[in-house]
Amino acid sequence: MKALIFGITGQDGSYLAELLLEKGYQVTGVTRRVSVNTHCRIKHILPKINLVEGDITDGFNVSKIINDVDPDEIYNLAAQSHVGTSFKQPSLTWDITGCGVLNILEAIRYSASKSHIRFYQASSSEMFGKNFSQEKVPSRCLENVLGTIVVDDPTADAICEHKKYQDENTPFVPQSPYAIAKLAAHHLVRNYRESYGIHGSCGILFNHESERRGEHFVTRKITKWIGEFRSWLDHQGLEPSNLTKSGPEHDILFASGHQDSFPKLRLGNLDAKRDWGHAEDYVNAMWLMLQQEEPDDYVVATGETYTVRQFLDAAFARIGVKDWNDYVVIDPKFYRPAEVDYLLGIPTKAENKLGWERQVSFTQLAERMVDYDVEKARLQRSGIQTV
Ligand code: NDP
Ligand code: GDR
Repeated sequence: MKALIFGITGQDGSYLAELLLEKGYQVTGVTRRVSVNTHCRIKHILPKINLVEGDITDGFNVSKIINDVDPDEIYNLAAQSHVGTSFKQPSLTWDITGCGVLNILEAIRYSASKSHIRFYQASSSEMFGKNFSQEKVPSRCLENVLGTIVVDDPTADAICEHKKYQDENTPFVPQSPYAIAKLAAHHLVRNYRESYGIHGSCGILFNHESERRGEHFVTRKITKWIGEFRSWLDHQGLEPSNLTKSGPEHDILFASGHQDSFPKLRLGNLDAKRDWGHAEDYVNAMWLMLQQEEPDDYVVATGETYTVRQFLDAAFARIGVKDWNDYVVIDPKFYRPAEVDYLLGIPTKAENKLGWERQVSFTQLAERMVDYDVEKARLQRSGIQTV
């Protein structure tokens, strides 16, 4: 079997390539010509994959690649994927994240291999925007942000609360240029499926992170900072308790008697809730979708939601810090013109039809990322370069 991956150099592309190699696929990845090397996430598998130069905004190039490779499965993971950046570069985001998908669909439509190609499109929970579905549940079995809590009160049966969630039936109300481009692409896949019989499936994936997550997404930004902070403390022979207490008006951390200081972690909205899983689990869902006889769309999520604050709790706890408030500065620069406040996906369809299940819990995710970044920072301080 031959697979073609657009976006192979990204977080998901690297995990998906590994998974497909394990399954015996011939893997070809499309990479852009850029002035710096972007192969760091795939360098360990470079001898086993083919790379071709391309860009999904160039329709002729996309068409030629698909004809040359003649793949059985095409995975489109390429995107300008940062929501915050999409407010600053909406036109570029539209061209890549929206129109790029049209280029792939058109290439498949006119390909001689159309009937045997299966196509995966990386749709996103951002397409739901501010919207959610809700159902009444008895308050004694309420879902709170930490999971299901049981209220030990027999009279509580009478009280009902609303559980908020998103699934395949929740209407989309996108809140950013990124989400609007993703939604256009999502509808294009459905339209090409119905109009031209293309075997195209969309995974409506909720946030998934990993040790390979881009450093500007909030989880990795946090764990990378923690890694560098821990390494700085070790280098100075300090523990967090040695640091001078400084209020939110101060930008730096310091210890009396030490000249060196360390910049605080600057973040935006800490109250947004996200449904966070591990990318390794999510690429498996992508592959499972393309093994189905009929193309379809699936929500892939954990069914749990946590605030950015709770991610900070879990991540700092890994280095023994209970109260991180002295280390974080709120910077309005990282607020978005429009925010998605609440995401909690229900993956029942993916679980029942694909047999998909996630393996990595929220706490394990945070711990794995922190452990990786602590070790990475330690090696870098010792002069050893890592990925
Ligand atoms: P990344 O940002 O890590 O990777 C994006 C990839 O797209 C990179 O390989 C990048 O290449 C490539 N790319 C960008 N622009 C172009 C272009 N014009 N032509 C060809 N390739 C291009 O994203 P993730 O791996 O996290 O996500 C994968 C996909 O899933 C994306 O489409 C994202 O929007 C979507 N998604 C992600 C979720 C998540 O939580 N991670 C959740 C839901 C959806 P380069 O290395 O050259 O920049
Ligand atoms: P998101 O991920 O926008 O959900 O998109 P991101 O990690 O960027 O933001 C999550 C939440 O954290 C808040 N936040 C910050 N975000 C960033 N990046 N930097 C900060 O300093 C910061 N402070 C607070 C954000 O406001 C937001 O509420 C990701 C991407 O992978 C998309 O491509 C994908 O489609 C969706 O997940 C599902």
